[in-house]
Amino acid sequence: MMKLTFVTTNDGKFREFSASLQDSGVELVRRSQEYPEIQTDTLEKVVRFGLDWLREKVPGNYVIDDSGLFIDRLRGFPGVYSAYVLKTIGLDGVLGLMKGQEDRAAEFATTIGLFNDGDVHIFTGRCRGKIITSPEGTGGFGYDPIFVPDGDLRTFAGMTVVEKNSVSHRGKALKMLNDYIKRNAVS
Ligand code: ITT
Repeated sequence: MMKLTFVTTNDGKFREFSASLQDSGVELVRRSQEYPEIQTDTLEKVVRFGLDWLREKVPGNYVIDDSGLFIDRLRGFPGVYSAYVLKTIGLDGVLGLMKGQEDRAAEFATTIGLFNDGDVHIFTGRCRGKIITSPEGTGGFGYDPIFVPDGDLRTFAGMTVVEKNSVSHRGKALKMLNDYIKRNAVS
């Protein structure tokens, strides 16, 4: 089976990638390594820099995932700073910033970068939804307990991995990666 290395320190991301790529014919191998995340305005720039930095360090072909939660009323914050914000002020801090706000619309986005035999490919998925007022659900990871995708009543933390993948930002980006793998040999 063809091997693809997923460079991530995040267990939740790896679970969702594994579920989505299960029948793709690719064996996903995890490498828990950090890479520099440059301070910039888009996920794509972060991913392009990360892919390039990892080039000499990771053998074979590999993927990385940079994601963020963009809250409309906060003009896209925490966005590219989502990991830092979760570590510092946490879910309670974000809910505090949203206290009393009527407009609770937000968007999750994932950009997946694939390095395949010297070529770089970028896949981006988005999911719109709402920030609720207090955490709900025990599954998922990160911001999942406070985000309800449009068209559902449950938070991502109230869904199984398969259910979340069927509607989420990452699930959509993974579908594009799956389609690419189907059309091209990744080894
Ligand atoms: P890597 O090693 O893959 O970089 P990370 O956790 O640092 O892992 P990011 O830089 O993409 O990943 O951080 C984005 C932050 O948003 C981080 O705190 C995640 O936990 C959170 N996050 C990413 N995807 C999410 C999702 O689908 N649901 C909830 N939270 C998510």
